[in-house]
Amino acid sequence: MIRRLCATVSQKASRLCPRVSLTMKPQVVFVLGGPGAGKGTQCSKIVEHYNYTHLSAGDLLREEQARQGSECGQLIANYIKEGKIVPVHITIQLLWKAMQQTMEKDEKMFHFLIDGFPRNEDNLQGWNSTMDEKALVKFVLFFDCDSEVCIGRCLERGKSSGRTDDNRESLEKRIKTYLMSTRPIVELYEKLGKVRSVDASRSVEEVFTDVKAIFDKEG
Ligand code: UP5
Ligand code: MG
Repeated sequence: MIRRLCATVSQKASRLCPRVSLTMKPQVVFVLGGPGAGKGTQCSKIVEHYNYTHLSAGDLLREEQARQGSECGQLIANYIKEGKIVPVHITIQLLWKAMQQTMEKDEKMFHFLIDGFPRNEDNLQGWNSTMDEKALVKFVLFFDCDSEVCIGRCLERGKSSGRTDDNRESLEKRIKTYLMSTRPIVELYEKLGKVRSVDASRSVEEVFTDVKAIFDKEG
């Protein structure tokens, strides 16, 4: 059922967003870390200093959830509230569409920060089978942050964010999913020598100093 619904979304999206012949192969940095580790905050700063486009998988899913007429909206809402990971074909569809739109507007914008993806084995397999030939993964930027610090930041943000998952119950599920499903993906990339790790428990500026050093070297 889910697959059928999302195949329809996929067909519609590809009609809206026809394949373009891309001059440059998109270059991707995956940005991973626990909920509240500062992925979004640091991505915004990277975009200010380097020629990257920030695509948050979570933001794209929240937009799709809120889009009138979305066949996947309710499914996405349920997954997010429960801290579960949305089936990969939905997420990749949204990411690829956003990448293509960015490059259609400006062909020089082929560097992407993909924030909060891949989060589990299903995500990784989905990426490898559909995107491996379309995009190059340069490295994984990993924000290493203690779970309690992460929870504290999200609870603080939850006072005004309006996010349905910034509450203690959802956060405990998000952290569990992160530890069980996402950390192993980081470890897998570590074995390939592709992880650039930053201690994310410090202040925004201190974290960004380390991030800058990484992008100055290989961004
Ligand atoms: N803050 C940030 N840095 C700070 C610092 N150094 N010191 C002090 N405070 C700091 O930051 C969080 C809060 O902390 C903010 O208030 C910030 O000011 C402060 P933020 O930069 O937003 O952290 P981030 O890591 O982006 O946290 P976020 O909550 O967005 O991470 P999640 O990974 O949990 O959320 P995401 O939006 O990526 O995903 C949400 C859900 O979508 C998932 O749980 C899942 O259900 C679903 N999802 C999928 O299913 N698949 C995907 O591929 C992606 C998402
Ligand atoms: Mg975020």
